Amino acid sequence: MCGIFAYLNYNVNRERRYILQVLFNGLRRLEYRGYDSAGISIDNSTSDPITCSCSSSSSSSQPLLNSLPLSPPPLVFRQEGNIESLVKSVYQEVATIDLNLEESFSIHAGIAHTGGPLTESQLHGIVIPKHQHFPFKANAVAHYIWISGAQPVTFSQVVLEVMRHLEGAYALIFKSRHYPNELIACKRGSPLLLGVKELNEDINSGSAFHDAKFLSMDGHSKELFLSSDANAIVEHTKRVLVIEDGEVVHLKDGSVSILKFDNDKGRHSGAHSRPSSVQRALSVLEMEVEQINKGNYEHYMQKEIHEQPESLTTTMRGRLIRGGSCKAKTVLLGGLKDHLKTIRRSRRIVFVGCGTSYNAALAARPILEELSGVPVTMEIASDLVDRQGPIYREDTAVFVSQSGETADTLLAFEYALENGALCVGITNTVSSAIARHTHCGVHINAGAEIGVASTKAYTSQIVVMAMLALAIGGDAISSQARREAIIDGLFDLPNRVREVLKLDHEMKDLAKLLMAEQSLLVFGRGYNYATALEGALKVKEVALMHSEGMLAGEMKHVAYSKQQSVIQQLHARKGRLIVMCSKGDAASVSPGESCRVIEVPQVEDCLQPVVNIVPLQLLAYHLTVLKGYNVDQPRNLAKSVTTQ
Ligand code: UD2
Repeated sequence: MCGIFAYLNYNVNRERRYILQVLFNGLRRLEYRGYDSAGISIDNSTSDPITCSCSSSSSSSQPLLNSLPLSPPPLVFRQEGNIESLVKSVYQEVATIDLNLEESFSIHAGIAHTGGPLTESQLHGIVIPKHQHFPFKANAVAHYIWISGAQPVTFSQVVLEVMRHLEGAYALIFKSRHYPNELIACKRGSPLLLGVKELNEDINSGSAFHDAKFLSMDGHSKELFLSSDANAIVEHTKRVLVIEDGEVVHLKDGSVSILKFDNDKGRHSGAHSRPSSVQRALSVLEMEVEQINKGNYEHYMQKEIHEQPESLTTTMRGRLIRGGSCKAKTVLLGGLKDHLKTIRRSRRIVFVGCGTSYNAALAARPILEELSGVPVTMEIASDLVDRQGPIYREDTAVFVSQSGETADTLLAFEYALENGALCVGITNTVSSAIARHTHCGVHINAGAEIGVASTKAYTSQIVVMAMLALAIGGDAISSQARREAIIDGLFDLPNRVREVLKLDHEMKDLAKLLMAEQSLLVFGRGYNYATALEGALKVKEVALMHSEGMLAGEMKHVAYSKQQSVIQQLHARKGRLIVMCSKGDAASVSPGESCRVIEVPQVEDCLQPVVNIVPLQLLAYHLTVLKGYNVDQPRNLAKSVTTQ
């Protein structure tokens, strides 16, 4: 539930005011990851006398590394509340201590974090005694370390030593007064990226980029960014290095070096094992700055609901083939084509996900079963791991995660991998842990999703899984007509979603009616059982209203008449009903005048969940805004849960 960011300028003059702005903007991009507290650290004035005292917040009275030069203690600002509270308090404090915002640094390293409520260790830093076993859980936080002892050691040695004792998932950035203008980053389980921006050269735009150049101490002006999230980096540079588990990335004198223990991610290596240096290539972020701006919308959630016609189009781009007159309509999923045979032969397909991703898999399950003939089971990631449920070599396990970094899903993935299953990923994030480590998979290509409540990723996930069903179904003659109808339906889907988005005003009116209600029950069956669960989840997550999704009966191919009888029964029991039905069905399903009817376009049954969720997303959005809650930063909820 945290985000971290760091900015290092090398051989380029930057005023303290500018450095602060870069750090604050970085935090704003990460705010969706946690917003109960935030903090930054920058350097104090270089003209200050050098002292040996620890920051006043440290409880350590141990001697410091006395053989190393000491720079003045860095300035640390921490604040409960959101980023803007931090920004305000920093400028107030800066004025109080008369800090010169125009002071220029040709080299400077600043770090920042946003996350959950402040804990003791965040308030006081972590004090690391020498020769002591100190297992502690660390989330993605930016911390100081103080070390006692007299031996001069390099910054990376210190951090490697720290890592050997860390437990759980973490991503950390270190800054130390013992190692001025240096930064160290390391991670295990949680995501971390390094962004590299070369200045005064067309090296960023041209193709003549040589990794060796940035890895060496070449004296070239550059800016380096570390972040738990690509969102905070893309506005500065698209050249990134994805830091791997167990690696220690050291930024020093304009160079970047990577160290790693050879065995077991550096965790249990003996005191004498030596880390080796790693050479890695930069990759290019496939995302645009516009994707992380709100455009003309007031909130990210609103923007992302309304851009679904476009996000669905990009999800399907290049993957649906509508052949000529004699050619069949087919689906091509490049990431799976070499594995389809194995998947078809599997004994079972197991969908694994959490929250919205689980619901998307649930929506796609019937069509996958229908077209593949392979049994499909559903697993909530944490529950699979808790139960150590049976997973076999003959299974195909499909891991669905928007971020590709969901901690529980990753654990379930490791478990399935150990048990020999073919592991397939479905994720929105290229270079995420799921994307990199699964045997194969599909990127949903929905574009950056920033609203904490997932909307466009949900619909794109369903579409990818429907395409997965078509791809596995292959070219069986018996289901050819059905497959072609679904492919036609997919081509038409963005238009149908455009149509259903016109219900925006109607859903706002409905939200006004429901605002004072205590509870919203959402019923669905068949393909729309998932819609009921996901609609209720959205209302719970952002509007903070009790809501439950319920299966309106056991799954039937002919759901219509069964659903009608549920409606009649609820009506007879004086439930206040809102009926969502296909256009033209209103007269037959509505039990009376008092019942409100929302009509949605009818599409191929297995694609109906993509259309039907949209009014419920809009309802959750409007309910939240009308209640005066923050829709992009709902209380106690972070976008991707990267801790267990
Ligand atoms: C790839 C390119 C796309 C374009 C296209 C042209 C990438 C990321 N995509 O798209 O830009 O050039 O080819 O045909 O370069 N994968 C996993 N696990 C996951 C997700 C993906 O292993 O969770 C693998 C997948 O098996 C494949 C690769 O990542 O080897 C790219 O997957 P994709 O879905 O982006 O593939 P494709 O062919 O649609």
